[in-house]
Amino acid sequence: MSDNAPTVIHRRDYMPPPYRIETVDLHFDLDPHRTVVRNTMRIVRRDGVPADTPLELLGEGLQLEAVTLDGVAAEASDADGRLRVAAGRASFELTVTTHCDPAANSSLMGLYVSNGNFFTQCEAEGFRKITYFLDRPDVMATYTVTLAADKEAYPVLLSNGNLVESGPLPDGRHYAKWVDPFAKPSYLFALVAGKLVALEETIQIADGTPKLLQVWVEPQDLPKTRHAMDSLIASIRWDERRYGLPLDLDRFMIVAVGDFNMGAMENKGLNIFNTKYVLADQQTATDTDFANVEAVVGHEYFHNWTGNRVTCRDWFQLSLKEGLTVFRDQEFSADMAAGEGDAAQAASAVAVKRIEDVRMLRQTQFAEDAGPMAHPVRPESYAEINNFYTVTVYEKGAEVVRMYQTLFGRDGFRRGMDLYFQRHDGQAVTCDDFRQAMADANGADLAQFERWYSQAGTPRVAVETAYDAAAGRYRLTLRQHYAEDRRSDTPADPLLIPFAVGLLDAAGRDLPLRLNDEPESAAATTRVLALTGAEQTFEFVGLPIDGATPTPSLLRHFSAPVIVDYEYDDAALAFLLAHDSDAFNRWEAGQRLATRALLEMAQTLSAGGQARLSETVVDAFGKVLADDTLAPAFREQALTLPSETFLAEQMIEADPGAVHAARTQMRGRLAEAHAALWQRIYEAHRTDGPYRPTAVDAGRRALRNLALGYLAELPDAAAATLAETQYREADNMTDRFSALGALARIGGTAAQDALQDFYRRFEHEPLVIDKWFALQAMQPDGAARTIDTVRRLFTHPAFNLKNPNRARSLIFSFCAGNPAAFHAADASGYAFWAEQVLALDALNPQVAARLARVLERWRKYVPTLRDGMEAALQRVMAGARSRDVREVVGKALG
Ligand code: 0A1
Ligand code: ZN
Repeated sequence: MSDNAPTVIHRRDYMPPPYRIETVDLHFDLDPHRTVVRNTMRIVRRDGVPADTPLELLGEGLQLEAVTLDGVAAEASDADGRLRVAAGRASFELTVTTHCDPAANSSLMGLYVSNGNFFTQCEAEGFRKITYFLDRPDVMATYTVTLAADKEAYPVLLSNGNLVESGPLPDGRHYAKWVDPFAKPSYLFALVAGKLVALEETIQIADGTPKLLQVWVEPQDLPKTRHAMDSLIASIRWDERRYGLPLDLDRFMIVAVGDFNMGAMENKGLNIFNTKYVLADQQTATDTDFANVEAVVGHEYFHNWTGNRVTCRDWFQLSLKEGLTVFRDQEFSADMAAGEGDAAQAASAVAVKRIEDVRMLRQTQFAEDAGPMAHPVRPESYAEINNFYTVTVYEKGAEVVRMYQTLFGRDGFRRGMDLYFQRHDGQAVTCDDFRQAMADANGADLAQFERWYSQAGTPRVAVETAYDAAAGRYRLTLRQHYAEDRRSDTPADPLLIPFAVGLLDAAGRDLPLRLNDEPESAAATTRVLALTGAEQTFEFVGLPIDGATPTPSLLRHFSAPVIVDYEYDDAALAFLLAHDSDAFNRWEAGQRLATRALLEMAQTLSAGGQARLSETVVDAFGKVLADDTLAPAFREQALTLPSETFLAEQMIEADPGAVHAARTQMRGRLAEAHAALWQRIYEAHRTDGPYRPTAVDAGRRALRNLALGYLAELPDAAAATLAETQYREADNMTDRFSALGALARIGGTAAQDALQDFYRRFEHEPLVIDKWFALQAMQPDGAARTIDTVRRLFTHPAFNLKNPNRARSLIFSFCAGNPAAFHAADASGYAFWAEQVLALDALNPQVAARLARVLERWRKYVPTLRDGMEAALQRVMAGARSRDVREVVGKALG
């Protein structure tokens, strides 16, 4: 491969296609080594396009057999992944016959074989690996698909839409014919063939029509499908209730596959899922796994309207479907968790979901936005679109959608959604179209809001406060800006930021808030201020005269994806942690307190000093620990310290070793200072009755296992005994795996025995063996260095680099999930990383590029680590062949 920079595609160059493809009739003769695809298309030249414009269809790795135009063999040239046909007519039927080799396809894009069965993955540009096509999302066609295959090896034959015909063929073969009545882009095409079985259920939707639901898996996995089915039914009900959006096909299928690059895929009527997000039972899946299945099933189902019925005009608009659908799945999960208890429990469950989402956004998206891959929610350019399935497009995109709801309320947001579907059902559209629907439905001007789509980087809002006790007035000055070292040349103009605030009085109660030009009736305890200028002052009036200075609660419920700069002192944070009525901000106060303490400790340790944890922090955490009025799930979040990755990102020069040492010291101190409380929490939070993966029970287990983790920090043998007993007696994976984690941290022979036992118990459960690899890869260096364990596990018979879940469980867990060990001073982690990126590059560029991104922030680290990282990046740049990896590493070094 040459060193030439890959071709960059720009958003501004968008042109509609010269031809439309209206119908597609696909015929597959499935064979693992030579699958023949006959593709008959009805094609129409668009109005105004000159008659001599050649038709150019895209293809990749295809062997061309024949081309016919209106039934007659046609002239076609096939070069550089393009099939050129001089059609010369305004409307015609083109048949292209090709063959490909699915068994040799390790990229898992296009048509491939996994464990003997056939699957496809077409988003974003995989359809061109199946047949020549105008493989772009603004070409929408209706599809008829006939699958023919050996009946014994492939008894089940599935594609999008409805099954219209099936039957035997000569030579032990059979066929099935599927018709999808909805026009769709090629990226939503799918087929599945093989030895699979289904859990089935027929439900009635609101209008009374019956719908057949199926979850297809390998036979041994059938007992693990109930939760996915329940999640699907719940998703269907939720979308009808919340948005009035019904299931539009007679049947809806989910299929699980063990080899998959991502989480899942929303192919029309035939969603294909990574097994990790379908299979779940008490013995093998944790509470988090159960929650993830529910969220991903919801996500893919919700795409049926936001993505499929209305799709993207081009891939720059990816967040149109992804940001919106992530927002929808977040709301769905929150409602599902809230549905279980009383009003207080519901509010707490909603806050916990928000906390989890924001934790992840800040740890990953804020870092992405500050690094060399920073891009706006709607990117301006890309070399490889697969590299733009990012946390910015997904999670920041979801925050942008959430802000519409924050600005207009749930009803206003619903009006915008209704108008969006009224205008655009069946179309391929842009982020601007969505924003316009929101604006028009709410009579609002959202011109400034466009900047959220076009500006990269995380905005910062600096806050200044002034209290005039004698007048009962409180002034809040907000200034927005981007960090000086923002690594993006997109504009940096002021954004419309919905900034939710509250004020607490000295007793911790919310004060009613009224702006100085408002009537008294307008007072509410949380106000969403619309910050539009670079600097703006808001004044609250009518506060008690001569009261104590109120404490501000800023950016409640994380009302915008920004960083708030405000000089809270430790006492104010401890006060908010104890009293804020906004549960999100209660958690936030604790995190700020812990973050500041941890960063000071890390700084001291980094400079070779001795660190001490402030007693204010120890006490504040002790109060949360002792507060039995708080929901267990919330308490668990409040007592979980910020991650090492997040902390390292907050340093001017990241020092993962110092961060790890500081965090370990703080955990130790909190364990020791509150040992009796941890013990009490552990005892008080057993879950009675049969295992249920509900948010309430999961919260109890989470808190109890957090307590076990803290107890395991103590230098006595009691925790080891607790953990061993819990490991042995657990009736579910959450408790068993947490106990294993605690034992592994304590180390010694008990840990070794438990790890061995765990492997033997679950040897035939691939998703559990993934956990087993991951747990070991994420251990801090101890008696053995983790890099040595990882290299040893790499040669384990159960390790398989070609399986993305397995590769992630060992390699990504070490490189991305174990910063202190990975960033060892001798660069041993970096050498391992470079080897693995290059090995994966030859097999599966998409997965390789994800791993490559681990080192993109190399300039952020302490100088002693930078050289090793740069050398490893250079090594990968010299050896990588894929556009995917070259784009990532090129930007990192650039
Ligand atoms: N649209 C899917 C994500 C997805 C993207 C690319 C894939 O290629 C391997 C697979 C899935 C979603 O948002 O769930
Ligand atoms: Zn999606």
